[in-house]
Amino acid sequence: MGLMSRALWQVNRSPLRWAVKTGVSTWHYGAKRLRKQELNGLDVSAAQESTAKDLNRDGYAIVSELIDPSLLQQLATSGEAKLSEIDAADKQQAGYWKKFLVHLLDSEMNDSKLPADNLFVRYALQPGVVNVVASAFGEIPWLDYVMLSYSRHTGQALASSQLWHRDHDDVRVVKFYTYLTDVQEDADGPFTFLSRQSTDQFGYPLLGSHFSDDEVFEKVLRQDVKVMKAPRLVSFMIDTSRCLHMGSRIAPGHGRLMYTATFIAFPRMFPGGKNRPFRATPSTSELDKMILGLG
Ligand SMILES: O=C(O)CCC(=O)C(=O)O
Ligand SMILES: [Fe+2]
Repeated sequence: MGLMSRALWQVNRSPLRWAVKTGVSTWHYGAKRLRKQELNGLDVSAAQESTAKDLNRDGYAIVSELIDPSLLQQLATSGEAKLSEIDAADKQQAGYWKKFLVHLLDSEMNDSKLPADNLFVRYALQPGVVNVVASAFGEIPWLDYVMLSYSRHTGQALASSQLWHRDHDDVRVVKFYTYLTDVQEDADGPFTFLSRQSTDQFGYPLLGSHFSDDEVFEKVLRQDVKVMKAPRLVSFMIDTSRCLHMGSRIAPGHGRLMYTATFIAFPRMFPGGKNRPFRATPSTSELDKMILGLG
């Protein structure tokens, strides 16, 4: 990590983060205003609006009912096919630090970019998803990246996102997840989290960003933990910047395939915001370009 990004990373974890965000936002004032204005152009349904309210209040929402059935079916089919690429992808990612996670979208990319009409991008851009995140943010969200990941057992000590943490990608982060394999037992490594309210009880310890179960349960009741045990094709959204969470604690012989779309509120705080992992096609709409950061 460079000096600049390290400094930002630390600022983003302190109460200073709002001050810094305001500074960066002033820089992008026009673009930010446009993103707020464009919210009015969305045709947000009552159900989407009320899901956004739940998400803002509690930090999470189940969104399965808002998902386009045809896109979901396509995702399920493509996801299934990707399971056969795990070994090849694993070899490519031999040096990757999260040994328990294999990324499965590299083969879809061209020059490290996914075309906007790629299924895994379209799935994140569907109105049922975008309208909820936009209503929650009060502006057109920025899709930071999409990910298809296979989590597996390693036998190693719990590390990184297997421990309790908040995401610090940015000040406001909402992640949209769809399980592509059944995650109905603890052995399947369910996504596990605390509501916004329970997370607030934990507060912001001065030291550390990742915490053990013991550290968390010193301050939060164990019964407050929410474990996303659900069959495949269930979708949910989590405000991962405001809710402590962890997952992928996979038992031997188990695995978990999950789709993730990460949305943040513009502007992207960290360097590298210009290096988008997406590419527009001739038919990409202005709205989608705005969401993909391809303005
Ligand atoms: O693997 C998991 O369930 C946790 C993932 C996580 O921390 C994240 O998506 O931010
Ligand atoms: Fe996380």
